[in-house]
Amino acid sequence: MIQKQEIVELVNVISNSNKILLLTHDFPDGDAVGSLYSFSGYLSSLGKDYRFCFSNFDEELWNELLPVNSKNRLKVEDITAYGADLLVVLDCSNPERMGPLQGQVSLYKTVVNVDHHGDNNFFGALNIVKEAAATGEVVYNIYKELGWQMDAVTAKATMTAILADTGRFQYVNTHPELFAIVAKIVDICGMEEYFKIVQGLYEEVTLSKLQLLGKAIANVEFFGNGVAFSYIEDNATLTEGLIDQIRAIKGVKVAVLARRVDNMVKISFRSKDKTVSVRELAGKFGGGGHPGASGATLPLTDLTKQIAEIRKIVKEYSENF
Ligand SMILES: [Mn+2]
Repeated sequence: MIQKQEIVELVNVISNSNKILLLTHDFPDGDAVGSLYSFSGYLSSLGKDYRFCFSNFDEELWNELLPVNSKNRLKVEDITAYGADLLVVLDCSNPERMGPLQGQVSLYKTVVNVDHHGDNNFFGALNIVKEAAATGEVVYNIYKELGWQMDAVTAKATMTAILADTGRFQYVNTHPELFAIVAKIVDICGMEEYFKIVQGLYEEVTLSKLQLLGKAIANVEFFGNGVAFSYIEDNATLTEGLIDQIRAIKGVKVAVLARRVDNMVKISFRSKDKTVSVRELAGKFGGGGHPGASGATLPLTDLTKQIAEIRKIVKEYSENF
């Protein structure tokens, strides 16, 4: 539940600010992009001056699915010149998850942290961090407390955040209230937009992404007790959602996918079983996230050796699982 005091403080910091910068985590997913666009819709309704910036943003996907006013988008190199007096970070458990933008957090006197990650380290001056399926759900509840009525564009962005982080209501973080929330959102933005989002997220997969999936599937290895491990050796930036296909394999409780992304090795962890958390496993690699979905990033040194090492740790984990 959002506390009255949190709403009072939020309203306060916003009304005392002239220029607001919105940021989210590196490689923003549907919840990151959706909740950020949603909150920018709220700021817009107040007539506030705001900008946002992304790092490692999937232009093709999001510019088509959620076209927003791009005049409010800043390039990384233009952030300083904008001179914001308030930073709002959405869907990000700690500054390290912001990749190239992580240095931003310490530059602002007032930072608002709006999130739903259980391992959030409360890096803001105001932290609205709630147990929720998506940051989209948290912002929805903020508006409810504020008594603010979303417009259609904001509603669509909020719905995208919720659909993306619940895998359109299939992950274990889905709860009954979300159906009611999305029903209310559809009243505002229309069912046509619902189908656009679901199809855009799940039924418009590019061929190159499916080919990467082919490689990931070919490399799947099963360890005891339902742990599936796979990797992609190609430099694969846009791999969002691929792990869900491994997770969907019959008998799999935990799925792990390692792949190269430029000069990093990224590892994703998913659990299909509500009683099994993958956050601790991600923690072995310096990562974190949610019980059902976590991630870790390592600097790239020797990919073959690193994959072998990750495989070894996952195999050991599966033996005590
Ligand atoms: Mn999220």
